Amino acid sequence: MRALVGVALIALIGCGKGTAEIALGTVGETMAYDQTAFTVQTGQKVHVVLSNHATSQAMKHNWVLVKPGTEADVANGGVAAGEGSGYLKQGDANVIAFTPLSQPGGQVEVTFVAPAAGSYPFICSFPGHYTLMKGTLTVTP
Ligand SMILES: [Cu+2]
Repeated sequence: MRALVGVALIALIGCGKGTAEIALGTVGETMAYDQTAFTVQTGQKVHVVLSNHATSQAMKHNWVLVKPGTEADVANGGVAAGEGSGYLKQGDANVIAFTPLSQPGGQVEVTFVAPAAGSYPFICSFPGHYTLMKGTLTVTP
């Protein structure tokens, strides 16, 4: 009986976290996300939806969560990989989660489990965008 109560409690705690819904967009024809800071809990399921509000073909965008300090490496690897690879090096160990590349007017999404507590940068890896198009995902314990 005690074991059953324990299982029920764990299930409840698991439900309490729920899925973190992150909906962000891009700002017109600029290299900018309309929101740049989000907070989720470690182990929480995170659903990110990126809406690309641009119309210019130079304004394709994605959302790439990376290990701290690896923004330039990931972006440069993406440029080398090219558009066919969504401007991401395949199997890049510095990438935690990423959406496909969104066409202007499009919407892309990704679901992942939040990593260990910490502060993680997210960037757009389209060539030339990452220095301006970025934000921070804070993961709490
Ligand atoms: Cu971009």
